[in-house]
Amino acid sequence: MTLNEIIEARDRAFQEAEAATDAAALEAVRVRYLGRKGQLPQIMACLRELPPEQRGEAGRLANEFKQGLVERLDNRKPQDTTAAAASGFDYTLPGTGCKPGTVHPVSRVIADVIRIFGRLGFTVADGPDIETRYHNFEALNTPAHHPSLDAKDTFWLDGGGLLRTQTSPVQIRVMERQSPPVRIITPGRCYRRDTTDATHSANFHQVEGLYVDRRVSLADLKGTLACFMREMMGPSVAVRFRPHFFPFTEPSVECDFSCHLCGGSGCRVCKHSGWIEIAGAGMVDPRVFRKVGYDPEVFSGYAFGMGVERIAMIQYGIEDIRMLYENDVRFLEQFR
Ligand code: 2NM
Repeated sequence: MTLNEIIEARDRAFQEAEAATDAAALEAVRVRYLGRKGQLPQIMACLRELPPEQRGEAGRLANEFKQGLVERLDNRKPQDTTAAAASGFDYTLPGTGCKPGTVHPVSRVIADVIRIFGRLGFTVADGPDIETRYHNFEALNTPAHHPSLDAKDTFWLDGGGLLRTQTSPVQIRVMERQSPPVRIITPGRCYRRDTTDATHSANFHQVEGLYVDRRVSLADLKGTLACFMREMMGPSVAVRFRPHFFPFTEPSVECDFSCHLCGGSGCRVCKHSGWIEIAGAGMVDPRVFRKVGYDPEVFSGYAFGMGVERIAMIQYGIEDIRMLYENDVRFLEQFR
């Protein structure tokens, strides 16, 4: 290795760097001279073997070669003229990632209820959020003087329509167009002029169920609801029924399940009673059947209704219903 050979190699390398026409050619030049097995490392390795009086000059030449080539290759790099480059944004940074979303607890409860009742033979029916006075109240045997018709409880619309206060009008509509057997659940939004607090919202969700056939009994209702509760809340829950009143069912009941948190001994969630109220239900009133053209002497049926938010709050220990509507990601992402 002579000084002249180093100079020749340098000139050749500089020339090749100028002549390269694309990124691949530039890279080939870099590998040929600067790569681990390229010419420059070889030259560096030979320096030691030169006579001492030539070593200084050769070292200087080799360094000049290296720096000159790096500079030329850098200058030939394709220039990024995009707006991103002009803004100084470093588009080579790794992305921040994107977490998948989660199913909202209200949607999750509705899906669970549909799945459980689906296995019991129930199909899903839906209907309009804007209802008539007839479908929301009259057909459900709710008399005109009933407090739930009051303007302070129901959102009445111009023209006499209203925002449905329950999903039972959907069941009226199904019975109007279909004869028994009917076995449906009706999940959906409901609207009541309630003042919002930790357990009330003017817009909430219900799932109601309806089963009409010959010889349907209160025992069928109890068995079906008990089966549902065990699927929803766990196999060890007990279920009890208390007498109640609804205009559209006779007899009517309220349904409680044994508190899963304290096992019945009493806690804050069950208000120290050991029981949590979960649904209202009953045998469909003959007056309702006559409204939709069913003969109450031939057919009987049960119906039930429950609040979706209430179930979600009980299942997930949510203390304030408003958490379900704020869509705070820190809240929602806990339901993975
Ligand atoms: C409830 C409680 C009890 C109900 C009744 C009907 C219909 F249309 F068959 F008359 N649908 N839903 C019902 C009965 C709803 O919710 C607490």
